[in-house]
Amino acid sequence: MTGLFITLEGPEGAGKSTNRDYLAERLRVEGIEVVLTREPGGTPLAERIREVLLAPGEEQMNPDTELLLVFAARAQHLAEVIRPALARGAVVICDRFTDSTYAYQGGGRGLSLERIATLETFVQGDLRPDLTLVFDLPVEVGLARASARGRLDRFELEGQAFFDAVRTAFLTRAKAEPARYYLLDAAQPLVQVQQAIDALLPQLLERARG
Ligand code: Z5A
Repeated sequence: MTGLFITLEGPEGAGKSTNRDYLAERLRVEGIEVVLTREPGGTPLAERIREVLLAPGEEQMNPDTELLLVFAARAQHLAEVIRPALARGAVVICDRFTDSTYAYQGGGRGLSLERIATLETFVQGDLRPDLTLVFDLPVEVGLARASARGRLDRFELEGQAFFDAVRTAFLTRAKAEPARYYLLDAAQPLVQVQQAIDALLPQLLERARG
């Protein structure tokens, strides 16, 4: 039995965590087993790598180091959480996955997309999300929401050009593969974003029940 792998993507403050919980609850009330997780992180070891990735430090992190850490955390997460859950038929909802690597390390840092694709295949084999919700919103709206929470992490300290490139990368990927991506206007009031998610539920339930 194979489960369903759903990822939530988009810039900071787009509402991924809020809507991840919402979607999980909508599926659980229908009796579906849902595993909620996030990247970077999702296991104790991967969460330690997350801390290294997010903490601003006195030493500037080399972009290749950043890329390898992201995939190191992902390898652990896949082995310990994602693959076992999918193997028993669960729905896995993951807050960020490899589309974030293409957007942040590819778009934002300017690393080669071919190199990212090579690591993607090395770490994931042929595993790709079945569905990716992309929460899109203007950079300044997302940053205002993120800053309202207080202290900024190492990525949130980047400038406008970095976040513009991140947003463009998400949109480019969503347009290139419309069958896998579902684009949401995350600048709308939350209730409208959740109505758009509700519209997906019948097909999700059908796919989750196999
Ligand atoms: N990263 C990477 O570089 N490469 C990779 O491969 C991966 C990740 C996987 C951590 O991610 C960092 O890791 C990330 C990229 C990098 N960069 N940063 N920063 P994260 O997911 O932990 O960080 P985040 O994107 O900044 O999370 P976030 O700010 O919590 O955003 P969110 O989950 O999308 O939003 P939220 O927490 O649900 O909502 C934020 C606030 O807005 C909150 O107060 C909500 O109540 C509010 N909100 C949500 N929706 C709405 C609407 N529709 N209207 C009004 N207010 C709303």
